[in-house]
Amino acid sequence: MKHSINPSRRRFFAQTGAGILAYAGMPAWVQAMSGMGDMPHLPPRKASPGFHADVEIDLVCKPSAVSILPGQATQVQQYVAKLIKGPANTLSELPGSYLGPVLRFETGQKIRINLHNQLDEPSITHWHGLHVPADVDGHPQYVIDKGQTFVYEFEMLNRASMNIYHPHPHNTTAKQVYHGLAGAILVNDAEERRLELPGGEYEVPIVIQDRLFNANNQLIYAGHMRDRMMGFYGDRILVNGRPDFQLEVASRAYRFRVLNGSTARIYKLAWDDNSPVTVIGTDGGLLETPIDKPYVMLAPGERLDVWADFSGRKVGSQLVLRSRSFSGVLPGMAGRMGGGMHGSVLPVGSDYPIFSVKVIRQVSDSPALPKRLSQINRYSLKDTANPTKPVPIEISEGPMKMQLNGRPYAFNDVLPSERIPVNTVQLMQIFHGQGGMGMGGGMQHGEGRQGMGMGMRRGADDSAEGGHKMGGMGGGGMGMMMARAHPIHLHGQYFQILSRNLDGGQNRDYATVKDGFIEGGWKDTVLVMPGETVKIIKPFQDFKGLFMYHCHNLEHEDMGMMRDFSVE
Ligand SMILES: [Cu+2]
Repeated sequence: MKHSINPSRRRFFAQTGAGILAYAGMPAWVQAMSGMGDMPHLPPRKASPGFHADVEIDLVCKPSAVSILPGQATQVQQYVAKLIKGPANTLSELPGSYLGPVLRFETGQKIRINLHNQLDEPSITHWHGLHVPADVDGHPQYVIDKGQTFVYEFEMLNRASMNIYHPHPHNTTAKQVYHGLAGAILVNDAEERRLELPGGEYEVPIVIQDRLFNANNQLIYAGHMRDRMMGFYGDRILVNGRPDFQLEVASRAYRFRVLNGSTARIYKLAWDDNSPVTVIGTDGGLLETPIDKPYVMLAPGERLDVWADFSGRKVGSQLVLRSRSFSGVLPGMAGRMGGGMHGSVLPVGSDYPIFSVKVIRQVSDSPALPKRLSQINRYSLKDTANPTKPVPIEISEGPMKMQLNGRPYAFNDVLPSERIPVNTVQLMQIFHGQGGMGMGGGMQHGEGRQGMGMGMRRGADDSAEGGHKMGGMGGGGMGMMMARAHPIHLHGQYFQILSRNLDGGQNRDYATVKDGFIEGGWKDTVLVMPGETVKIIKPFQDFKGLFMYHCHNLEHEDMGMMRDFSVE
């Protein structure tokens, strides 16, 4: 896309501080021509004298070097933080990690965060999962340049939950996250505290990422179009920024706060001894009751609260959390190769270890898993302002096209369906558009050998499932070749999943993932499989302004698979 607003014009926006108004007043064709890249460049937000912070943090993003693999240190981008005011446990470092410190907040706290940009490029930080006003949500229109400071001020309105902070500059989110800019936010509240869940050393953040290194231990991040279409995949799994992560534990219950911090990779998490994964929470905090799953799907941006009980296990015993094999999230051939141009040895959907747990200490006491965890008021259609007319979120994908509602991201390009009245609860429907051909699944193993780009039919027994027909092609034509899974993230308040429906019913790919979804809790990111339609119910309370929704495959996001809701 062409940048058509000339530099002097951009400076004018910046200097006058009238950016939004000036931009909004421009003729529509000028805005359209400015395409994906141009936004008003606003002066950075400053502290407001009336805001009395309970907690204040200086947060710096900057180039850094960290030792990750044996030998040479790796150049990264990193968040470092300093506590100015507030409880001492607000910040905790992950030892030896490029990841930012874990930020721990309490519901009701008033928080000020001073973001200092020391990168050689613009950036802005978004608080993924937090319910905050639009001007402190990290919308890309607020990017700051090197040397500038942006002051966030907000009250913590979230319930107890795990959230994420990461950059959100337009077109470079994936690259900055990939190079290290991300961290976990833990929120605590009274409802959670009553449960006396494992805390301190028994509550462990588990941030899962994949990275690709060159022979000199430097991160490779490719800008090839194909990498961006598929998402970029590394061949090394890092947990909390460390390779071959091993956790030494006592023989008792732990609470693992799991976050998929990868830019694109989707995991199917399971214990290697086939014991169930006990899930006590999702993106938006605790479930009502614990749930045992054979495995759990975890897409970029999603979180899991896992109860892991090692009591009864002998000293010296080991358990490995693996990503188990699955299919259908990427076009057949790409799925088996992995996304990278560098011949990934760790294909998406293959079976590989994430981290291992080793019992090193016998203890006699362990907390019991609570039967009841929290109270969640379930929304139903009658709670929504639009029970018969869901707000559409249409995924369209194809060669050179990663869009939502038929359009790539453009600032101030809000469709009528994207205008949401404040203080309403909305039914929303996420689905694959015709252009995307989200048909009932990908290809069977072996078919891909015949080459990309050829229309291929699935077996005759499957053809009834296919549903849509591509013009001139068989039911499993180009569209099916292109079908991908997309983790769709909505800024602002958490939502609830109302239903998932698969076009054409079950298929062999879907069968490999279907038992890994958790639907009873609060979410802010939902994995939408090829051919799937997901209905959600989401509140839009308290704050007006622009709130993004986008694919959390961050390469997809940077290609334009992002839009704004204007809450008004
Ligand atoms: Cu996507």
